[in-house]
Amino acid sequence: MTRQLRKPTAHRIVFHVDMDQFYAAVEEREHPEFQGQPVVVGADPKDGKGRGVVSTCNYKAREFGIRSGMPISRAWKRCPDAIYLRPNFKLYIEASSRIMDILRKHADKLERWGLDEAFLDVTAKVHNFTDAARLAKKIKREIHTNEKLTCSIGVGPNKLVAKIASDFQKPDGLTVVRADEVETFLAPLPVQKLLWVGKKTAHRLNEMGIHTIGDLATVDVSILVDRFGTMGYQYHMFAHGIDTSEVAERGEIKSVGREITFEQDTNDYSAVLKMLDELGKTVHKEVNERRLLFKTVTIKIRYKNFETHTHGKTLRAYTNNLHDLQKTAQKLAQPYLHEDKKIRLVGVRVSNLTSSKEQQTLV
Ligand code: TTP
Ligand code: MG
Repeated sequence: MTRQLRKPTAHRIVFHVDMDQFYAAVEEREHPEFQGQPVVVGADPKDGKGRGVVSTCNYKAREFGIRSGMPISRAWKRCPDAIYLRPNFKLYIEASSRIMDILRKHADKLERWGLDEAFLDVTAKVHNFTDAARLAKKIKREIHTNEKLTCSIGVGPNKLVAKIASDFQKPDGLTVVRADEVETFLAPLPVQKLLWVGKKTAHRLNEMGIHTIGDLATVDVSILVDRFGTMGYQYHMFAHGIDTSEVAERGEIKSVGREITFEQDTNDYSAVLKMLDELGKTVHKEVNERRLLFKTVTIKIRYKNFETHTHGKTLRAYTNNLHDLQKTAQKLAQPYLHEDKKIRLVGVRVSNLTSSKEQQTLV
């Protein structure tokens, strides 16, 4: 099977802006005395016994092998002398909000990703890629002057290329990939760099002898479709640097939730509470991936007779803490656990998210 690649009709110029070591950079700005020292933002390490993970760390701390998402206890083992801070979300949200205001000013369209990333469509704002590079430098300067923070910008003919380009030189980078340079730019990079290509897929591709994006681009699309279904076609397009997705102000996410119906109605409390914990974990994962914070936790309980209750609690501060989520959900569920009432379904939802326009001025 050979399919004609669909070239995007209109020429576009897209930026991807990613703040450098964002939470840690904001902390360093607020505390000049931290300069030159490793800074880790995340859970309390409690002398190596702490639970929870690293949110981010500065480049000095990365020299010790500390990374986002790593258990805080492991980070502490690698560098007990680092400065360990709990996240101060209010500070990051305020900085983010001012940065997004700067970006919005320079874009025809802005698509925000979490607190520290955004895509900008600047097609109507610039004449060509040289002009675009000038605009990117201006944006970097403006952010630096106003916020004393650096960012890395990728410029490309679409979101895929811009995103990969912003990661190409970090920190304080600017990488411009013109439309006619896309395939040469992508070819030597590992396949993991392509969006959607997770570890498992990358492993499968590697087993097929495909290591770089260039390798992937030379594989016949029918082989990829055979192996990966419709995603195979997507990989083929991406390997050629083709991405027609628009930069779009994303629909605001109001809540993130999961629910499950038990195989059999149950009055086994511990199973119900365990399920709540599991659902909490999945919700938490999505919230983190979307770089959101939540303030309200709601549970849902449906009994065997379909009588349904939802019960929520609004916390004192925005958080992305799994323990807060699980503990609140468990407490909320307590009044609904009766020996004589079997449960059919349980659910957990978080709402009051920071990306919500009503709650924050981020968007
Ligand atoms: P990133 O842009 O992934 O990381 P970063 O800005 O800290 O570092 P880099 O210079 O490599 O871009 O994420 C932005 C912020 O999101 C980060 O400062 C903290 C937060 N975050 C988490 O809370 N958990 C995570 O697992 C990751 C990756 C980030
Ligand atoms: Mg970043």
